[in-house]
Amino acid sequence: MAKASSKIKQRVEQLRQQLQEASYAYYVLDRPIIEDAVYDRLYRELQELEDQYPELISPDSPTQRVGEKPATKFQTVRHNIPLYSLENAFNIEELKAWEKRRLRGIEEEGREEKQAIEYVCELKIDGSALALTYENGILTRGATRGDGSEGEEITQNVKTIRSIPLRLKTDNPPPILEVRGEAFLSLETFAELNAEREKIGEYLFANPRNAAAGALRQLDSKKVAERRLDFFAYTVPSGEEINSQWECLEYLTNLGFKVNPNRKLCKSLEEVAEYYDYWDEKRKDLAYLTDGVVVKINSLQLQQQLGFSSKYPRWAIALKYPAEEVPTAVEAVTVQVGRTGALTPVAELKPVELAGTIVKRASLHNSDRLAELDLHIGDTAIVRKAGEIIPEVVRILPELRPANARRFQMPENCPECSEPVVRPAGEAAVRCINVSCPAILRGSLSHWASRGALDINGLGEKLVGQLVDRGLVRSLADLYDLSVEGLTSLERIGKKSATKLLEAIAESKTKPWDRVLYGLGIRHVGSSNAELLTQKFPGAEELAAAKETDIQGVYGIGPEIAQSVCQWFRVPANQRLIERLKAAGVTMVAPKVEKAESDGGAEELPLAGKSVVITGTLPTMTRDEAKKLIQNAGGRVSSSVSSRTDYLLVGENAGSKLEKAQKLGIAQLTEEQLLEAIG
Ligand code: 0OX
Repeated sequence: MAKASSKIKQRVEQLRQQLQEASYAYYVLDRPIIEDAVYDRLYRELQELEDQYPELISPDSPTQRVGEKPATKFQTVRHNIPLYSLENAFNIEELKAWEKRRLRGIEEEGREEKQAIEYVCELKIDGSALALTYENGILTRGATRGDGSEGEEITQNVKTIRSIPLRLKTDNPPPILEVRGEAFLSLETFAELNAEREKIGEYLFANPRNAAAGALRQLDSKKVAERRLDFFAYTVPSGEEINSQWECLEYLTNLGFKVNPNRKLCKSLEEVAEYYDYWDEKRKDLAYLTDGVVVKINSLQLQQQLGFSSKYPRWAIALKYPAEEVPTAVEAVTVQVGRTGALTPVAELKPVELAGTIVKRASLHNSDRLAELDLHIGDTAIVRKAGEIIPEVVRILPELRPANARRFQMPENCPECSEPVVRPAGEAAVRCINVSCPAILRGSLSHWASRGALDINGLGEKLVGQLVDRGLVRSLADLYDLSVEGLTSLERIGKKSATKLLEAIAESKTKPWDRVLYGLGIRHVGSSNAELLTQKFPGAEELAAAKETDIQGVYGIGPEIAQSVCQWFRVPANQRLIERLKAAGVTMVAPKVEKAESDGGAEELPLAGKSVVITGTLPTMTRDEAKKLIQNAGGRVSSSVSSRTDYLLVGENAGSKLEKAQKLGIAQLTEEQLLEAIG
């Protein structure tokens, strides 16, 4: 095959440039500069040249937006900086309360000069978050948000999104840049997509968000391209010389990204409220769905100071629009039994579209609420959906009640195990208290196996159901006695998947004590509380022996939680469960538990009483791993640098925290030095 002459190389480069500019004008600026036919001609010419000279193909060529072959599976990727979700506020009062908390946070950090705080308002796009990596200006990786810490690598699919540049519009790109934003489907594309699907007898997508998320996880990028996804960029999580969110949006615009133009820099919460009210009306004219406003503190320095809570950035909040309400018929009422034994009545509805989704069921919460609603089967109910929250019945319309409507009564026996139910004093919930109730067991097993707990891959709801129904598992501890023979006796489980599942169950024994505690499903002990409790009580024995007052002494743990933990450990069946889990080898102690013998407690640990702030990307550890190490060594990890910080643990691409620490003369540690210091 002939080698490409420099003239051909030049032509190829020129074609790419022209096509890229045309694409940018069409998909990002929405201002076409050439006819479709001209675009097609230039594209074909480039394609022919690349066919003839394959060595000229480059990953950022416009011909590379759709992959040749479908992928067989997606790789899991770790996000160096997690993709946090947003705290919600549902009205201006809640926004003001959030601001108050934030200001307090800033003042505690010793902010001297009290200048007005600026906020950036962005429309909240109801799509799917993506993290894009550019190396030397070329798109090299696209990943889904996943659980925030780990997502899926979907680079080839991301490349099909025309408004995402394959090459940044700059002559001087940074060596590495991560860009985050929201992939979404316009309402028009969504309607067209569903119309096409209806024609070919495919099931319809309930809303644009589901259609977008589903598209991104298709293995065949040709099919993804057909979904015509779009993308708004909204942040660069680290490493750039940017001082504010407003500048960040400008920066992204200059790099060739589509950035939502309906943004506003506000100097007060009053201005934020004006923006919110304005778009509540105007959003009905937009080409895409938006369910609220994202309010972000503009200054990146303030953002760094505020840092993150375990779930959310403290410097941003989603101010949601009020939930839409629609009427629909209640066709039946069913009762679900949760893992705590609580019976929840659920209205089975005539399907209805609500806030962009099809709603078929709505929670009726508990028997008190049911009585308050005076709900009859056959009634017309007003149903509401707020954001991600499960739809609920707001009220019923008695004037529309048909003559044959029947009042629904909560059952006196558990619908799962037929044992009588009880209603504990002072509680609205009716509960099944049969420890062997299959519904409670199923719920407990699913919780035990869930990601945040013991993370047992392959132990999904279906399998849990089979294990319980067939009597193979009667307690969490029975999981650790399962055998290949037992598992293969179940429907649709082969030897290979049985072995894999047993491996995953064995692996779960190594999960740390705080996740085990969370996995036990004690009421009020979520993952954050479990972490707090295990820091103070580094083993199941200590926690089981602790008095309510000791537990309440843990910072962040209130009386209700303390009581619930104590009660749980007092139940003989639970004590037996702990013994059996321990005997099976499940981790019931924190790694540094031996320290108790030295009797000095935290004082003798290498970082006892020290406050450490982590910045940048560490060479081998994730931030969570570093945090655990520091805590095990007696230290505290804070999110922002202040005069009270003892050490700054510095990784690559450290930003303004490093600058601040230098100004304050705070000692710096590398990961290696940290490991050395804590032995
Ligand atoms: C959106 C949207 C989502 C970055 C830091 C906190 C959340 N759906 O439109 N997230 C963010 O910001 C992230 N901004 C948005 N505009």
